[in-house]
Amino acid sequence: MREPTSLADAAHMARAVELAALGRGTTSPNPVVGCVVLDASGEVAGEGFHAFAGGPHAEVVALAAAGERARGGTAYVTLEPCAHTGRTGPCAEALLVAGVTRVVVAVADPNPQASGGAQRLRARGVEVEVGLLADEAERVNEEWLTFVRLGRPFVTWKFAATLDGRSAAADGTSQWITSPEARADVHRLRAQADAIVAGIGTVLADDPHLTARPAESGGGLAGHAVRRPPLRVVVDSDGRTPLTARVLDAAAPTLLALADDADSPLEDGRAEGLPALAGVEVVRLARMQGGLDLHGLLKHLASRHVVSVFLEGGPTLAGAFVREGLVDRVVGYLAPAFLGEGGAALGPAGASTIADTHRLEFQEISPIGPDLRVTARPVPKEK
Ligand code: AOF
Ligand code: ZN
Repeated sequence: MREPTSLADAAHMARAVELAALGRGTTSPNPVVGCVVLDASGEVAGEGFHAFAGGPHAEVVALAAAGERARGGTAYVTLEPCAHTGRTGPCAEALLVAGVTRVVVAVADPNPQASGGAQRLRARGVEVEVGLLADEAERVNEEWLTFVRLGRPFVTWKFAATLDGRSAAADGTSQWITSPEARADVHRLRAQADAIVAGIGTVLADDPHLTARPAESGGGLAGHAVRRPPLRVVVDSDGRTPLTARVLDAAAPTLLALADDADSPLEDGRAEGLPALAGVEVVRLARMQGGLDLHGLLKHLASRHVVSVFLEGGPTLAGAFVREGLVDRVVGYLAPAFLGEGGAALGPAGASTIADTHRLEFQEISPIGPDLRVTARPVPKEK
């Protein structure tokens, strides 16, 4: 008889989601996955999460911890167990070999290469349920799920502003609107992203480094595969990035996104004799109304296994991303301050009449030092 989903089931899946979150920021380009294995009597026998790409899958870690106790037991997995042999063997098979008789899955695997695990388990007599705490499991793995389903990275747009929504003073100065605590928080988020994207306006105005401070990166996974530093991307339609810009130094690789007809500082001889530019690459994109083809940029980044993008300034580029519907999450740092004049955090975004307002939903509001961090996500527009 099929057991009804119980409170205990929900609690074990909630724990699996919590375990999955431990892999955040270090598994790219793979998903975050958590797994809890119970023995036949319903006691927790093993837990696991996926820690880095190429490493053992969550199910395998949890099964190893459970050992013989998994026989006749239940496994809770946040993502459907894989049916393929990739960098590691199929988890559906590992669950069968371990003798697990019931598998509870939160989210079906949208990756065509790996999916089919639920079917394979059912075919061998294992009871499989899909959908428990699907919303929570979607949320924890939203970057990877977006990457697989849409074929583009998940984009987080970050801004810092005064309470009246200004990110620069009237004279153009814009640094240090928010507190050191907020800036440290930004470094933590940067370190979790695969790419950090900025527009040429920001590069010319602030000369940002666009790196995650080394002490903040790595996700505490000492001894495991070292996480590559986030790729720095400058959207620079006309090739105006100065060769002395800090973003071109050797601290991390950099990609300049130029229009297909722009002069490239790397290709027109200006860069000769500048060895630091060895890590700088150029991608050519079509010009679109008011900028470059951002869909093309994200597609290119996806082809480089960039699963998550951290978009930082400036207002023009952020406005273009919003207009194109390419912002999946917004993280705003609000300082308790007014400027009353100066540049807005967001530039023109295709909403010149109130009916076109880009509506968001607040997801989280946390104090960070003296500032507020507001996380929101777009609400799909009604047509
Ligand atoms: C993971 N970790 O815990 C689970 C995954 O690159 P591979 O060969 O390790 O396979 C990755 C695919 O396996 C991934 O895209 C997803 O569809 C599936 N499940 N992957 O990295 C895990 N359970
Ligand atoms: Zn697997």
